[in-house]
Parts: sequence; C-alpha cells; structure tokens
Amino acid sequence: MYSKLLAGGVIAAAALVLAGASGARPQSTAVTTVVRVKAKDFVFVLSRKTVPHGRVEFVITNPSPVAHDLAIAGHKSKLVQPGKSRTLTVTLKRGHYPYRCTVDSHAKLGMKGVLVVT
Ligand SMILES: [Cu+2]
Repeated sequence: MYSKLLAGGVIAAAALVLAGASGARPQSTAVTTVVRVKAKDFVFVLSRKTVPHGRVEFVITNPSPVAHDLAIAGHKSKLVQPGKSRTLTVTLKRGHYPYRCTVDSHAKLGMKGVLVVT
C-alpha cells in the first residue's frame, strides 16, 4: 500500500519535472543551429549532418560553375549562382530529413543526403 503511494508520488514528481523542463524553454526555436553547405558539382558538403531540433540555418555557398539549390522538409532555397551564397532557415522536429538539389538531375548525380535532427 505504502509502496504504491510512493510510486504514485514519484510519477507525479517526474511529471512535474517534465512540465517544468518544457515550461523553462517555451520555444525550442530559440536556438538556431548553423549548417554550412557547400554545393559542389555534384555533391553537398555539410559542416554537420546531425543537428538539434529547432531552427536550422543553412548557409549555402556555391564554389562550382553551375547553379544549385537546396530543398529540405518542404522548403527550398533560392537558386545559388556560381560564387554566390544563400541562406535557408527552417524549423525542424526530431527525425531524418532527406535533402537534395532540385536543379536538373543533380540529385541523381549525387546532390542529396539525409540530415539527422535529434
Ligand atoms: Cu545542383
């Protein structure tokens, strides 16, 4: 009987801790993680392939002679012309997000990958 009450108390305390933790961070979007993306012919080089959930800012540079873009999670950057850069900011929940270049058949040529959001 006592142990059941105790167990109930522990669960209630755990629930309070969880509620407090989420209450302390009302927006998980407060922190922005920057991912530098080099769009080469024909591969993306990312500064990191795993990011915490929340806001993610992709800084896309294009050192190649061909225009590229970056599409992820239903968002797409503007076309990044050779020698230029663009940013794309998206808010991501935990999961695996495929990304690709949507120009011509670049994705088939290798401009694709998966970003892991923890
Ligand atoms: Cu491309």
